Parts: sequence; C-alpha cells; structure tokens
Amino acid sequence: MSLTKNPNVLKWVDEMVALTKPSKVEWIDGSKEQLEALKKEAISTGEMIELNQEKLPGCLYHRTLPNDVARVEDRTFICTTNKEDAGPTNNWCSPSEMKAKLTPMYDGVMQGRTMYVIPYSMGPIGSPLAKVGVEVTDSIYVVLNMNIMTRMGESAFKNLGETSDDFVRGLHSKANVDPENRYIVHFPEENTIWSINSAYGGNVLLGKKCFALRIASFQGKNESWMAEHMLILGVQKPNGEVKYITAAFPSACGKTNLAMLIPPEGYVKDGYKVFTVGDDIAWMKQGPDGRLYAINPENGFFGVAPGTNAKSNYNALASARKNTIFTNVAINNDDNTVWWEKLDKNPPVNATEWKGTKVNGPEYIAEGNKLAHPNSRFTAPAENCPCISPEFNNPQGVPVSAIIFGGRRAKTTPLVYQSFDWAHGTFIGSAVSSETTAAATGAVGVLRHDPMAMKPFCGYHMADYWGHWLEMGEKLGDKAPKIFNVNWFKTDDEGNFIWPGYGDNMRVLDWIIKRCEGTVDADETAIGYLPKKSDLNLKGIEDEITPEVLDELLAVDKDLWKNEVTDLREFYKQFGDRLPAKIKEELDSLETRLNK
Ligand code: GTP
Ligand code: SPV
Ligand code: MN
Repeated sequence: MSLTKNPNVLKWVDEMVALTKPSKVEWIDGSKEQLEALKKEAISTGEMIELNQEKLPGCLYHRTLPNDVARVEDRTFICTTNKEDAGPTNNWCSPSEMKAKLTPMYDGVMQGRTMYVIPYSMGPIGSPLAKVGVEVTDSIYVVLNMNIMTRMGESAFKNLGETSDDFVRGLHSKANVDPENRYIVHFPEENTIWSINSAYGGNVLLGKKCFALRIASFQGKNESWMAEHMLILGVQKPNGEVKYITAAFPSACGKTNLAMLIPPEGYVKDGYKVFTVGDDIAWMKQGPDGRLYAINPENGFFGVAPGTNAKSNYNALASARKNTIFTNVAINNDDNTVWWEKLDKNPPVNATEWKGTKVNGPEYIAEGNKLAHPNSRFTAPAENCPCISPEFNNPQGVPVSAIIFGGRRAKTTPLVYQSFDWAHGTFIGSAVSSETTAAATGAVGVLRHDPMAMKPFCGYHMADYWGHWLEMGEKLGDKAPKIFNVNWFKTDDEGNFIWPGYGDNMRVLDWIIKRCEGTVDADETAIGYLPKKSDLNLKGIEDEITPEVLDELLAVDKDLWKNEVTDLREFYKQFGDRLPAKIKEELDSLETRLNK
C-alpha cells in the first residue's frame, strides 16, 4: 500500500515499477515490525549475518563483493544538459545519452525481486533546512542502512505534503553487481539519481553523497545555501558557552575522529567538552540573525572501521556497539563478533577475513594481509553516540563560528593557519590537496587536488562553486565564520606523523576558538596567520613536541610554497574563464607575499 497521496511521488514510482518490473512493491513505512521482518528475511538468505546478540545487540554483518568495496569516481557522472555546467572535475554525459544507455539495463532488472520504496528526510523532520528523498531499491541492505543514516519512513512523506514536487528521486538496483556496467549517475536539473550494479555504501545509500552533496550542492547554489563535505562539532567551554565549528577533510582524512574528539586530560579537568552534531555532511544557510547556521542532514554515521579503537575514537566505538551494521570487517568466529586492524592488538585466531575465507588471523596478518578491508565501515545510529549534541535535532541548526579545511599533507602545509578573510579562506579551500585514501577505488597515497574536500562530490562546475562561496561570504559580511586550514598528517623523514593528532587536535581547536573571540594574537605570514609558538597549549605533550618539532609543525617553507603556487596556476587553468577573478587575485597576492 502506498504511503502517500502525492501524485508526483505516485507517478514516478509507477514509472520505476514499469521500467524495472519487480514481482512485488513494498513501501517502507519505517515501523519496527516491518524492519524486523526485513532483517529476518536478509538473515535467512545470507545477505546479512546476525552477530553475537549479547555482545552486539541488534548488530548485523554484511560482506560486499571484492570488486565493490568503495566509491567509484571514474563511473560517477554529472549529467547536465550543457557539458560546461558539470565542469572539468566531473565526468559528464548528456542526460539523453545516459538514459538511452542505462534504460535497457534497468528494463526488467527487478524481475523476481521486491522493489522497496523508501521515503526519507535529510535533516530533522520539519526543519526549514531539511529535504525529502525517495529511493527505490532491490536491496534490503540499502533499506536497513537508510534506516540508520536517514529519518526514514512515513513521516518523511508528511513533511513533503500532498502536492509538492520537491523531492529527490533515487533509483537503485544492484542488478548483477557487474563492475563493467556500474554507474552512479546524477541528473541535477531533474533532482534525480540513478545507481546500478553496486551494493556498496556511498554508491547505493543515495541520500548520502549522491543527494546530500552532489544534488544538494547544485540546489544550494540555486537556493542560496551550502551543502558541504563537513563535520559539525560543538566545543563547550568551562563557562558553559558552546562554539560550533565545521571542518571539511577529504574522505578518510579524520572527520569522524575530529567530530567525536575527547579532549586531553587538562582540558577535561578545566571543564571543556566536545559535542558531535555531524561527522560527514553539513547543510548551511544564513539565519534570521545574519549568521551561518548548520544542520547535519544525516541521522547516523557511516564510519571507517580500521583505526577505530577505544583510544583513538572511544565515542565512535561506543556508537557501534548496538543496532549497527558492519560492512567488510573481519569476523571473530569464537564469539561471532567483529574485528578490524588496530581495534586491539589481538587479531582473532579463528577469523573470517573480509572476503569470507576462514584464516588464522595473526598468521594471515604476518603474511602481509589485512583482515578487514581498509574501507570497511560501520553504520551506527547517531543516538548511540555518547557525545551527541543536544542540538542534533534542532531544526534551526547551530551557528557556525569557524570553518576548517584540511587534508593529508606530508610536507608544506603547517599544523594550522588562519585566512586573512573570507575570500582568502575560499582561496585556501580551493587550493586543498590531499593524498588519496581507500575510500574510493584507485591508488592510495597519491597527492591530488581536492578543493573543499568536494572534488568527488560537487554536483556542478567547480569554479562556479567557488563563485558561490564568494557570494555567500558577501551575504554574511562581518557575521561570516572565520576560515582556517589544518594538517594533522605532517611526517618526519621516516614517514612518521609528527603531530599526535586525535584528542590532541583539541589544542588546535582551542587556538581557533580564541582567534574567533579575538583573545589571542598571531604571526602574519605569507600564507596567513600562524599561532605564536607560546599560544599553542602543549601541556602534557612537551616530551613529544620539542621546540624543533614545533618549528617543523609551524614552518612556512617559502620554496615549497612557491612550488605550490606554480602547481595551483596549472590546476586553475582548466577552469578557464569561469575561474572567479577573486581566486586568481588571491593566488597572485600569495605569490607576491612569498617573493617579498
Ligand atoms: P569518510 O567517512 O571517508 O568521509 O572519512 P573521515 O574523514 O570521517 O575519516 P575518519 O575520521 O574515519 O579517519 C580516517 C582515518 O584517518 C582513520 O584511519 C583514522 O585513524 C585516521 N585519523 C583520523 N584523525 C587522525 C589524526 O588526527 N591523526 C592521524 N595521524 N590519523 C588520523
Ligand atoms: C566518503 O567516502 O567520503 C564516505 C563514505 O563518507 S561513502 O559514503 O562511501 O562515500
Ligand atoms: Mn565522507
């Protein structure tokens, strides 16, 4: 039975049914009974494995095909009518050509299968910043994940109303999970997403990267708001005041970790606390008081498992102890629980590695293998998180004081610096480069440009996106958040990280907040404002952060930065006339300052 009278929804679902020809259509109302029945069915077919229900209540395990373990950027398309509107950083194909190619692949693809119709809200139900999506899929894994990641079910339709056409249409079929015919396709002008031949995370949970970033960035440009690949956190100071900060780092570069940070002992003693509003995506809009407000459109965390442990990210681990779905981690067969690299120092002897083979864990690792896939993930409800912000469901969002950019840079970029103003900050965001990670298929550790951490997620021309940033800055005026850049990943000559990172990143947040409040001075350098050495609180890590290491962390090597300028000039060329003049001016000014 359909859950809405909205004729636009009904018409589109009818079309999808006619195209994919499922043997059954099930509307997802989000009720406990329905979800329990789906879980049971998935367990009975082997699609999901039930884990130890005493140790991990409500938790399930899922294994994807070895060729289907990450986002596929080379098979991701932005299909705008005009090629130029997708820009040089996206794969493009005309909507008609792409539909002609994919329609035969979808034709009858759900024969013998059930189509699940999933209504969902990105953002708190009733929030003026929230938006509705409908995803049709032939995967129970998708339904169960969307239940964690979004506000899923009938209430989303209430939010849409009976006449609105403002919902994002997502068509997904796992088809034969054929990598040669895998496509993740966006039609931003039609609020539509088509995904086929994958059953993994960001490729199929269409509310996430496809809607909340690629489609939403396009909507945001047209409707004067911003959709960003950013965490949102609140730092509560000893006086009780909370400052909100957002941060954009590329995939697998530390958003979830920073969002759930536990401050070092000294800070905790003084009464500091960090609250998580979001760990991956922020939607931001100017509020009635002129400031920029952010909501997290998601309702859960799709977090990287390897590296997560009680010390590195206690709160993420605690979030993933119940009602969580684990994808591509290893199984400990002794007690039917999960394991991944760096969870602890005891890989299970009686293990099943992520591809499904039973192995002796320690021996398998000694042979140079990994038990869990490097991009294995947990899907955990936000409500499980011990430090979830009391403002998590606030429909108005939280006011943003600072925006941080960052990436993985072994050299060049210092631990932290502040932009001179919003336009300079926009330039800094446009200039972000980062070493690639396992979150997307392809080589790992290769330095590439990833402006605002949005290279894989910007649903339109990247240079127009920078123009939109500049416009937002003008609208916000002196109420605009301050913009910073951080780098947790500087290394020594042996390749070891020289900054301890994780909880100790609080020391950098502390400086950032003081800069926002205007209570601490800074050194003006060619690239921006850097902390005065005595202004970074290093209490407790003085042994590790010797004066020499601190020099290295805060170094601005002019030769390396001149190379950076040369490289950026080359990078910007591809944007031609669409590159905002302001961005080019900022680059010229940086060069002038470096040559002084
Ligand atoms: P996506 O979910 O792909 O968008 O990733 P993310 O940006 O949320 O990254 P996440 O926090 O999951 O971290 C990815 C990897 O970076 C993990 O292996 C972490 O252990 C590591 N990491 C996170 N923060 C730090 C840090 O401060 N220092 C160091 N050295 N590593 C870190
Ligand atoms: C990322 O790759 O940035 C993720 C994981 O957050 S996915 O949802 O697969 O895109
Ligand atoms: Mn991400």
